[in-house]
Amino acid sequence: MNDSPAGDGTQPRPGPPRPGPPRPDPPRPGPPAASGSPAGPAAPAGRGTPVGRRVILGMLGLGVAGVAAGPYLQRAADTVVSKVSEKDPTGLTGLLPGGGFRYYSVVASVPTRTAEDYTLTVDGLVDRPGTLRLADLQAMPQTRIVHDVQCVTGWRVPGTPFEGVRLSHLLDAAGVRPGATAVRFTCFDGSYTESLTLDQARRDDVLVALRMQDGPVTHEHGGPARLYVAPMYFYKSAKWLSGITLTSTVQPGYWEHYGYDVDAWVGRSNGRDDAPTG
Ligand SMILES: Nc1nc2c(c(=O)[nH]1)N[C@H]1C(S)=C(S)[C@@H](COP(=O)(O)O)O[C@H]1N2
Ligand SMILES: [Mo]
Repeated sequence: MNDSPAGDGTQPRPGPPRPGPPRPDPPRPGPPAASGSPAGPAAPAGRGTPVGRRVILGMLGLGVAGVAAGPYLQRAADTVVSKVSEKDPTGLTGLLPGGGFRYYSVVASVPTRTAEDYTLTVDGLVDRPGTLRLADLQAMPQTRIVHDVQCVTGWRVPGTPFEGVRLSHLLDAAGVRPGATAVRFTCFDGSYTESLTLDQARRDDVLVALRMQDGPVTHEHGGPARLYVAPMYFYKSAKWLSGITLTSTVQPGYWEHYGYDVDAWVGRSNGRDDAPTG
């Protein structure tokens, strides 16, 4: 089956973003990491297409195999699942491991960080640059947000709780200097990046999340700390967050080099018309 990432010999390609193909008009983001390669965005699959029982049962088999083999295979299996679940009229894909989420990473493996060795650096155009440990973040005021998660490839997980420190709190603590207009996020996977304007970053519904689904953020979901940008497509919510840098201009993130919108409001960007999340 030619849409199986496990079957086409393609491996995720670590490294800095490379120039992508000519930007489609309007942008038609494909499944991130679906083939392990950002070079081949595909049009979103049509919704509402019937899926046969045999396909669903086949997917269930894949999902179980993925769990047994660990997160990397899990991601490959989930990629297949995500393509089908967009058009799954049965809702059965919601029963698969992962609770409706697909695990995405642009690199093949990500180091594990614990409370002992996790650090988050805040630097750039700030008066008080510094490095925070997990305990520092846990000691700050925590905010809980329950909101639908929406991936730009079509899947949605309703009513997902996230909890953590408001990004605005960290920005205030560091003292944003005049001249800063944007924030750049880096990750300890070594490759992924994201960005927000300063105004977006100061919103109440943007967190450095330490908890997700009422437990600590798991490694697969980007723990011990990930960004959570509630009103935007989930690609803005950088996993394995390790750096917050105040910058004078917006520096487009990893997927944004391949045509995804920097301003990624759900339903109002990326050529999509998803129902509002809430
Ligand atoms: N570091 C990192 N963060 C990332 C990604 C990634 O590949 N690497 N993928 C993004 C995309 S496209 C989505 S949909 C979500 C997926 O989050 P999940 O793996 O917890 O479901 O993470 C976002 N943040
Ligand atoms: Mo995504």
